[in-house]
Amino acid sequence: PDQRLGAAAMVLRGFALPYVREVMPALAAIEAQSPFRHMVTPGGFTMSVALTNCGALGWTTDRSGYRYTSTDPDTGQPWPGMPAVFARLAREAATAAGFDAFEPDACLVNRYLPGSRMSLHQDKNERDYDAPIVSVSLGMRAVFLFGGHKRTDPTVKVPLLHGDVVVWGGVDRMRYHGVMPLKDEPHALLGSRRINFTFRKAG
Ligand code: MD3
Ligand code: FE
Repeated sequence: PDQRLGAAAMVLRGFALPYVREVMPALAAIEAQSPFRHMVTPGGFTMSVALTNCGALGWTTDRSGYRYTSTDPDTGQPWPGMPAVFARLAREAATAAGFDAFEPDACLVNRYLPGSRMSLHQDKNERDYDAPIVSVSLGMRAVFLFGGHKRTDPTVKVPLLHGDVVVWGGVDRMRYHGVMPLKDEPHALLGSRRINFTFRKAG
């Protein structure tokens, strides 16, 4: 069943399933234009998660910091456009969670392979903290860590399965969060991968 994680955060179980058939070819086109790559954090660590973006703005990191850019630093070209089915999925999920008229300008696409993880962090590079964030999980299951407003606050573990969508906003927007190292439990459609789309209003 759908699950409330906080006052303004909820899991919509299986919400993305009806969109998957249209989303996968759109993802293939994005990958062909702006391939997945491993970026380096300001601290000098190479991320175990590989990423790409679509939409007007894309999230990037290098030794000089985290930021949103309108072009892909690897290709020098604009990020691939946001496919209509992505925008529709994000808007309809936001509406289902009580956030009206969500129009994301950025979609970060994270690719996890077995062993990939994301350490606890806050998302604070966006201009508008009032807009929600919509996160779509496809492929292998992951254990999501949902913390508090301090890095040392206790975390709750939330399994995220193929098709699950999480919507975060309001008072839960700045919570620490992360993803435990993925186990290799191949998925019927995606194999040994997990894809996460994170829709944001960044500009
Ligand atoms: C909770 N990605 O890219 S998305 C990220 O599964 C990121 O790839 C994770 O965290 C992933 O920054 C989780 C879910 C998410 C996104 C933003 C949040 C959870 C959040 C902001 C506040 C609280
Ligand atoms: Fe995050």
